[in-house]
Amino acid sequence: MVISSLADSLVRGVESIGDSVSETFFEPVIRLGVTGLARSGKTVFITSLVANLLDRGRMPGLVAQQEGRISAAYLQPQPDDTVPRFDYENHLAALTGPEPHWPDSTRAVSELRLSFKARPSGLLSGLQGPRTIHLDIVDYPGEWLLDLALLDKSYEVWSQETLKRIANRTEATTFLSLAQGTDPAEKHDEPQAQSLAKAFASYLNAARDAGFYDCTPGRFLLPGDLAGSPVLTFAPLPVDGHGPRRSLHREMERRYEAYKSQVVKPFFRDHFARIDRQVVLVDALGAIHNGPQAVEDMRRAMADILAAFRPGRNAWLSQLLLGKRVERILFAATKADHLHHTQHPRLTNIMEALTREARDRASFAGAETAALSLASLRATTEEIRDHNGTELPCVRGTLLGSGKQAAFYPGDLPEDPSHLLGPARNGSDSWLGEDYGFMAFAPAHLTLRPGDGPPHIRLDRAAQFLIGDRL
Ligand SMILES: Nc1nc2c(ncn2[C@@H]2O[C@H](COP(=O)(O)OP(=O)(O)OP(=O)(O)O)[C@@H](O)[C@H]2O)c(=O)[nH]1
Ligand SMILES: [Mg+2]
Repeated sequence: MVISSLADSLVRGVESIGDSVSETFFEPVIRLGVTGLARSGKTVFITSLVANLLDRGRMPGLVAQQEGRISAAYLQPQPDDTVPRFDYENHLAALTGPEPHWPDSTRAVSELRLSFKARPSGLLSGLQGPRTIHLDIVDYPGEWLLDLALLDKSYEVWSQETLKRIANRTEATTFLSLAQGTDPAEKHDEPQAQSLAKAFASYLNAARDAGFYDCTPGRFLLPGDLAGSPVLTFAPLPVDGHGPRRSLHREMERRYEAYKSQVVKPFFRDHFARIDRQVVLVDALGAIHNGPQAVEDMRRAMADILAAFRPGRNAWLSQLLLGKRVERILFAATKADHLHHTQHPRLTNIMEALTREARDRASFAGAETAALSLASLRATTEEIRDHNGTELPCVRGTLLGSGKQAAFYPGDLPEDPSHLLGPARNGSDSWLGEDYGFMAFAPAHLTLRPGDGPPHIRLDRAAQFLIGDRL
């Protein structure tokens, strides 16, 4: 334990020296982390952001672009040889091809490097030629940040907490009866361990599909090449104290610890610790549509995710970061094209309120934060429709599935976000008075002018906040 933490910080130290030397003397690198829970819009965000940074006709809010200082932007081979490349070309083809469709679900870490040639601003602009600035975009699932909480927990505590939390969930019935019928003190038997782990993984998948956000350990949902390996073959059991040698309890405990040291820690060390700027994407509209329970769940998950950005609470992470901080964090409500623009400020307020508690509890010492609502790829147009004499601000688009055109009024978001967050916190079953509809639109057919990226809402403002000061 001691040795591995020491080794971690040593590597980090050498790396940060390397980074700062190259930053000062050569070409600055900005590492932008893009995260969010499943289906929050990460893949579409990165694809559209990159397309709009390559063709900047729709990016007036990016100051360097407005001032004409960016002379070129181009994709380059990424610096990390072992991380999958973000599949930009295929995702863009899906969104903007002759039959536009949303890209497939990804749920693993990936990376892409975009480089700019830009003239510096201000006094230096006349003295220096264009500089090269690299933007490394790292896409990773928000669920992996939730695993940070496991580092502080023993197998015993984690088991007890998990079993208690899921006790009343219908999705967990099969797993729970299996776990309750198991004597953890019995001799370890591999088929038994496997069936427990399998049942637990099916529970986690069902819970995620049912809209629960607390689905950890995160890697159970997307095992990738770890599928079937011992680090993913464990489950919470009704344990108390220490189990006898060679017992199921001991073996589960050992694997849980291996998951922490061989899955969770490497992610934080190799990816998270190197991020300079971060955007956290949130499908707030989706949660509102799903009702108060989903909103409350999402608020809690956000607080847990944001805990990773206040490393003071976690000794291991603080040591790993050695005082290095994410400098800017943007909280963005995605899919804002489901709302008429008159409602966007309200969505932003809700976004702010959803993350406020987490932000207030401990400010992100030194990090600048902002909240915004955006659409990475605008799939709708706006129109006002008359409904029994009242004017309803609607959006119109192509329905996913039927392919028909439809105008849609999603409901009136409250001016005061506490009208949503209050009932959510108090455990209400439904919203009072208002129903919030949600309609799935397909991406629109596009004919782009040369120099223009795909249509979006406020993606340029997001880019300005995240990287504008470094261009
Ligand atoms: N209308 C609209 N829908 C969007 C937008 N961005 C994302 N969506 C919808 O949200 C879904 C999920 O978007 P993704 O970008 O795949 O989300 P993700 O976070 O990468 O999802 P996972 O890879 O499954 O974790 C898409 O399939 C679309 O239906 C947007 O800007 N406008
Ligand atoms: Mg994705």
